[in-house]
Amino acid sequence: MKIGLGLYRESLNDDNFRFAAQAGATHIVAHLTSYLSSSGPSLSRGSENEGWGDCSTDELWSFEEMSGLVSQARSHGLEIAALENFSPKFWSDILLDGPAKSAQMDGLKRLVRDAGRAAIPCIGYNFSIAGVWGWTRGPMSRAGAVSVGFDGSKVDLNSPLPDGIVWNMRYREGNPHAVPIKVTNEQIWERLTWFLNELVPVAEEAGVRLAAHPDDPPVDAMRGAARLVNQPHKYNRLLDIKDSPANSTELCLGSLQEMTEGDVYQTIRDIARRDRIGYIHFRNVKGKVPDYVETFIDDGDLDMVEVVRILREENFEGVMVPDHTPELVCSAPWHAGMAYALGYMRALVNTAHLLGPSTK
Ligand SMILES: [Mn+2]
Repeated sequence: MKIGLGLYRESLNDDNFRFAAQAGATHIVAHLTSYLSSSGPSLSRGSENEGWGDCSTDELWSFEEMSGLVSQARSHGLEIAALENFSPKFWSDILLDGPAKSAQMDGLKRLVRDAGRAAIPCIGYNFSIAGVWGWTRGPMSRAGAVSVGFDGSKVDLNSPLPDGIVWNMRYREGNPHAVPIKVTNEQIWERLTWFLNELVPVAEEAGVRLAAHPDDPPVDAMRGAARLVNQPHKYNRLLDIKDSPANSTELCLGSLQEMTEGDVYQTIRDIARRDRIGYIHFRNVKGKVPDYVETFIDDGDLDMVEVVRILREENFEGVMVPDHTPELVCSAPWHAGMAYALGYMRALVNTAHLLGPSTK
């Protein structure tokens, strides 16, 4: 098992690469989409209704950009484990089944081929229309650490998605007269199937794994659109669409634990045994849908020692990153939260051989 750190676009700089290496990480998961209008790494992300930011002028990431990132990371002794999330601009019509979907797919194929040439082995994606929405943020974690949570009684899940927004970002100007979108469960799975059938063969050839993040929050539907992987068994459905290592998971332990059905430990074991883990979001949480709070990794409902035992038993050799984590009160809240998580993860991984067999 290897330890990595996820970095947002604004944080992809030499200081943070050094920070990651100093904290014992060997890998970086890089976000190339600029989600925020502000520049600091944080859990607070713009307006919930208008989206986090505007990606309408985003251009497909080039080979040079990706290969430059790999070189910059290597200059600090780090490897890029994955890119996380396509810009919504790249695949808005693939998610929404719009007229540009074939042209956008051509773009994604080029991007995946270029990522492979640049030695980026994995791309994480979140096949979701409403995206990450409905969180509240506040001093909800241990001793008042600032974290995010979800309280279904305080969120109007039916509030329509503003036109021109998909997956939390504005990808084009909105039409005030547009009819709010409605996407059924059947439709979202059809769209995912088309996406995988088109892109997985290209990814396979390019030596790139596509890795699906589950829905966050994992409710049934949100803002007019059905959710996709909102129960653990739906990960199997996704993996069965294309039987290929290039069709993998961005295994988010926190999102799995938030789900109302299934056995998280068995799910982790099954997916690890199938060798379909692109990388892991090592995150913990208290509660489940419709009411949960993100916690420090040692303070939630999921037994992280047990998770590491299972991963070791299934010979998982890949990368895990902290995902989001509560912030610590100090002058560098995000960095302190990440350093805490990385130290804890490193201790677990370095002593995994002493942890004994899994009890699940
Ligand atoms: Mn996650």
